[in-house]
Amino acid sequence: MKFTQLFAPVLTLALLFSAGTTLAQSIRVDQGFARATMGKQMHGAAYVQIENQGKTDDALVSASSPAAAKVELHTMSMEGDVMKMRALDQLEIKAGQKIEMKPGAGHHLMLMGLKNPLKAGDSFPLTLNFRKAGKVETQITVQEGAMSGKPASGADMHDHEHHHDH
Ligand SMILES: [Cu+2]
Repeated sequence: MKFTQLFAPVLTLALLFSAGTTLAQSIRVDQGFARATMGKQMHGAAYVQIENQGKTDDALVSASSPAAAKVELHTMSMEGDVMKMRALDQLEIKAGQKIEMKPGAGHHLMLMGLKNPLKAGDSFPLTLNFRKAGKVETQITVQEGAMSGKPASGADMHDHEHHHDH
């Protein structure tokens, strides 16, 4: 009957797809760290390394942590002499690609509305949600803040206070 013939290829594709998603985790997240916050600072930034060890492109689509009310994906870039930061909807990670987040440039995970100040030596879990790989949990270790002691450089001083009206 016509109905079954039409639907057979669709079903096969669906089965193939679900078989694919049960394969071993292809996204690796590690080396997570955050900078200690000062005083009543409400936001912090966390940095992780993400490696796509799979054969398909993926994307980081959201993140969450019990340490913050909200986690946003941000990117920074120099525009002339000004460091600009903006929120990203998602971060593409191609098959085989490795993304290393670092303070001062590129991407970071913005911890909005910290529940407690981040103290050096503390750690907290962070869950990254990938379009294909799903949820990957990692541990973030808090490191000494860049601003403790010496005056910070322009890039560190930028520290996310004035760019977060959204
Ligand atoms: Cu930010």
